[in-house]
Amino acid sequence: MVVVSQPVPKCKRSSVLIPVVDLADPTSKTQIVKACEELGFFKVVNHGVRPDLLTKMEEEATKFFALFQSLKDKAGPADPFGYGSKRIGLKGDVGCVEHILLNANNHLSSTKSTAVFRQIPAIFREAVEEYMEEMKGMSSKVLEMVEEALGIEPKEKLSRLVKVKESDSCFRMNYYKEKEETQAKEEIGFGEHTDPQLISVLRSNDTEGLQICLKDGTWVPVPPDHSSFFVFVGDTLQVMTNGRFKSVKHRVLTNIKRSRLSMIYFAGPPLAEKIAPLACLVPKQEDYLYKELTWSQYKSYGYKTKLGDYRLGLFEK
Ligand code: GA4
Repeated sequence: MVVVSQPVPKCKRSSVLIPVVDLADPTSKTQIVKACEELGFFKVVNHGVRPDLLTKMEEEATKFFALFQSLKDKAGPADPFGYGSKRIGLKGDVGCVEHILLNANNHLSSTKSTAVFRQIPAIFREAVEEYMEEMKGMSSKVLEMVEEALGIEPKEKLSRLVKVKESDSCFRMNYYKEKEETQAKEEIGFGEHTDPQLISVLRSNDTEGLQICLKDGTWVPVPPDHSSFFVFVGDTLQVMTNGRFKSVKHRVLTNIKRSRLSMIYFAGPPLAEKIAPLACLVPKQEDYLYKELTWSQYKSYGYKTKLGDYRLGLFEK
């Protein structure tokens, strides 16, 4: 099959100040809520993740993506887990990206994840395991701060979903290679979409490319910052907050001059978890904008959709 790259849609661009949240300051919780309501996106500083772990992850992932294609292919094709090149999901989406997708909990129960782990050296394997633990911790902390700020009951209603061993989180490493040709143009690396989970935590190298979409449809480039993390609100958190928090549409354009490497932890609930607006936030049932579905139902539906489709319609009453 010939994989054709997509043209970059022409969009208005503007710059906007990305909210910055100090994770070590408990009073930041009100800023988190404001950012989740207004943009569905914010930057995290003072996160406590060791810089040498970030450096190791970046070095080892760069080495992996530089391997011969035949070696990388031994960890693929992505089904959705494993190594993939250009193809995104199962419905024919493509982008100028190579990736590794791992199941973050019980990752070795997926054969493709095991194949990836066989292809990478122990030093990378250990770094990935440690990094996923850090990301689980950071996602639960962000959700705990949301719980406190919104007065969510019972305790740990949101954060428990990503802490328990059954949580269906995943971890993705995306590599957008620089272009060798001098005439190269910007292309779609990863097409526009919202993330289906509760929240996603992204860290990239110092290469630009990520853009978020504002409520008025304007695309805004996000200046890269390799010492910080970026948090996206996902569809599941939009449903649980009855639309108060917005899941943010985003995309990645390739950078001609420099390769971009990003790592994203998608914090998802257990497969059997029932997702619906939280009763403590919406006292009257008639005010619910969304009906109840299990995460498993929403996730399976997601795999039948194209990347850019509006999936939240399935939840709408
Ligand atoms: C988008 C967010 C994550 O990258 C992801 C993606 C998943 C995949 O690549 O397998 C999906 C996409 C994502 C949503 C719709 C479906 C599934 C590709 C696709 C077309 C891992 C996820 O969980 O949902």
